[in-house]
Amino acid sequence: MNILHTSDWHLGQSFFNQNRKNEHQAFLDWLLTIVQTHEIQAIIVAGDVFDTASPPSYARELYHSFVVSLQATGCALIVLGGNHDSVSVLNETRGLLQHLNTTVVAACTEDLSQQLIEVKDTTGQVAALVCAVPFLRPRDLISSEAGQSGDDKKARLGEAISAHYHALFEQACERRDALGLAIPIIATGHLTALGVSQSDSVRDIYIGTLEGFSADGFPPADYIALGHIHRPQVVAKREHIRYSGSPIPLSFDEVSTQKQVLIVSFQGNRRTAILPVPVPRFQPMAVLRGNLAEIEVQLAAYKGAKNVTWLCIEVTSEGYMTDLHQRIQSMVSSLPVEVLQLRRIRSAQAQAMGRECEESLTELTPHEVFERRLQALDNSLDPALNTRLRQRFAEVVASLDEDKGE
Ligand SMILES: [Mn+2]
Repeated sequence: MNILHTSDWHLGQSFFNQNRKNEHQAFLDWLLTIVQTHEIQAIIVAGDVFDTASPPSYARELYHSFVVSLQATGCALIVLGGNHDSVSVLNETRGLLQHLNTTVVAACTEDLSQQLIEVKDTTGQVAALVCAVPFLRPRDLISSEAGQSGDDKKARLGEAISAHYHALFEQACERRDALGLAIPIIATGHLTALGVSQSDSVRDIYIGTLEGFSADGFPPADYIALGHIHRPQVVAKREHIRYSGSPIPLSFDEVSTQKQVLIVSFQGNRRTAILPVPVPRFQPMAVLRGNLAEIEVQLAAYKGAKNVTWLCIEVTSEGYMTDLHQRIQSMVSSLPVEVLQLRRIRSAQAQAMGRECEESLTELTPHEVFERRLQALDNSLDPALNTRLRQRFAEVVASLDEDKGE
C-alpha cells in the first residue's frame, strides 16, 4: 500500500506579481501521473492548500479540477487545513468533496472521530488509519487563564497539542483492534517541529507563545506527515517524521532546494520504504549574486534560452547607486529573463554608515523594522526585557494576521 505525502501547495500565490497558475497546473498534472505509475492509494496534503484566506477563483478551480481528475485513478485525497488556509473556505466544499473520495479536515473537530480517516485498498478493505491533524489554533485547544506566565502558557500549549495527538492515536488503536487488521497508523500535522530549517516564505507560526513543538510530543505512529516547512526534511533524526516540503519554490531562497513529494509504502503494518520523488522545476528561477561586472557575466548565460527565467539579483557594492535599476534593466533588456527582485547587499562597513537613508520601508517586513528600532536602543535595554518585547511584538503581528483571516 502506497501513500503519497505532500504539503504547502499555496495555490493562488502571487510571487512578485507573477501568477503561478501554470506551474501549479503542471505540478498537479505531474502528480496525477505519479499516482498512476506508483499505484498510490491516498494522497495526504498536510496543509496550506491555498496561499491566502480568500484564494482567487482560478486557484479554487485548480483544486476542484484535481479532485475530479483523481476520480479515474481511485486514489483517495486527504486535505488538511494549514495556517494559510481559511477554515471556512475549505469547509465550503467539504461536504461535496466527501462524495468524491476526498476528506477535508480544515480545523480540529469537537467530535474527535471525524479526524480519524480510513484508507482503503483496491479491494475495499481498510489498509491504513490516518489521524488527520490540521493546523491547530490555540483557541481550539486551551482557554488562557489570567496570571499565567509566558512559560506556563508555552508548556500548557505544548501539552495540549500532544494530548490532542495522543487522544486521536488512542482512538486509532482502538479502531485497529476492532477491525482486527495489521495496518499502519499515520498521523499528520501543520506546525513547526523543533530543530528545522526554514525559508523566507514560511510565515512564523507563533502558536500562542510556542515557537516549536518537540518531536517527543508525537504519538508512536508509523509515519508522521508534516506540513508548514517548505524544505523537505527528516525531523529530529527520526526517519518516519517528515516534512515533504512545498512542490514549487515559494521564495527565492528555496530555489537551490530540490522539491519533492514522498511515497511511503507499507506491507501490512510494516513500513517498507520512504521514497522521495523529485518534482520537476516548471518555471526556471535563479538567484544571481555579485558586483555589477560579475552579474553581467552571469547574465550572458541566458542569451538564447528557450524559456524565461525569473531572477533575483543581489548586487554587492560599497556605495549607493541611484541608477542601479536602470543599469540592470539595460543589461537584461534583450534577454529572456524577468528580474523579479533586485537587492543591494552592502559590505558591513557600508551598512554601518547611514543605512536608513538608503532603505525604504517597503523593502522591510514589520519584524525587520522592529529589530532596527530595538538595535538602536540596544545598549540601554535589559536583555530579558528585550526578549519579552520581541515576543510581544511577534504575538501582536500574529494576532493581526489572524484577524485578517490568514
Ligand atoms: Mn506553507
